Amino acid sequence: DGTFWLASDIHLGEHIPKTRQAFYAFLASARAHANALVLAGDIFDFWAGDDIALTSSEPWLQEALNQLKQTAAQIPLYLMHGNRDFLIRDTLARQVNATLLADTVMIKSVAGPIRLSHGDEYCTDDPAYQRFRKIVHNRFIQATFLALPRRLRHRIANHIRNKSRNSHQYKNNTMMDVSVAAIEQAFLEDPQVRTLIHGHTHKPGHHTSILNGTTYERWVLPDWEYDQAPVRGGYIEIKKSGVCLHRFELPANA
Ligand code: OKV
Ligand code: MN
Repeated sequence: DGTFWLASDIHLGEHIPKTRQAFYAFLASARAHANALVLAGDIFDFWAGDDIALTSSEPWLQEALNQLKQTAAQIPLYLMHGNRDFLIRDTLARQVNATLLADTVMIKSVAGPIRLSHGDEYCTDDPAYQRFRKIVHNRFIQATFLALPRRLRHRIANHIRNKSRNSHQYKNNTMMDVSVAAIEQAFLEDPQVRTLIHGHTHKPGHHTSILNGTTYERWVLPDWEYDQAPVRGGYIEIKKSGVCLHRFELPANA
């Protein structure tokens, strides 16, 4: 019946076992209730190349890939890049029988046309991030990085992760959200599209705006992050009757 589910920002990694379990339960539920699943970026918290992941002996990572594969065996699975796992390639997608999407896609859904992207490109109030993004999205720089020995890629990634953690304390709430101007520009780019969905900001919600007399809707996907607080997660469901945001909270990661 064209119902499909969307999730993003799961940030899968070694140290969040309860988030992983919650996500696997979600995948099972998607297999049972949805006709397709779209994972709109930052499924993984860290990605330094498909080759590293596919030959990794880390049990949690092998299980994560198996879970995706199991899902794709039952319903079409689509993957989109996030600001962290942007180095995922078709090699990985093929390995789990998923389809890798472009960074922005127009979906002809049963609820009407939807524009979907991870969302980091709309965070234009954070110029330092946009400079970083421009560098690491450069095809030549990516090819150079991917050609480096694995150990060196790990060291560079860890260095960037540490630096990013420190820079976060200088960023305010506005910088960590999308810019209104970037969103309006996205809406006006394609007059067919009145609904925009993205993740990334960890500010799940539903926003309505009126531009030149037309009503536009922006839905923000929940993140699956945790701090000391409960594990949280959620997804967006698209069905004939419209868009629906589902959220949940579970006990914290051990
Ligand atoms: C991804 C982010 C860590 C934000 C580096 C070229 C460079 C790729 C890379 C290294 C980092 C992905 C691949 C990671 C995103 C962070 C911390 C903050 C805000 C290069 C190509 F630098 F050598 F040119 N990277 N990793 N961050 O650890 O997954 O998005 S990552
Ligand atoms: Mn993100």
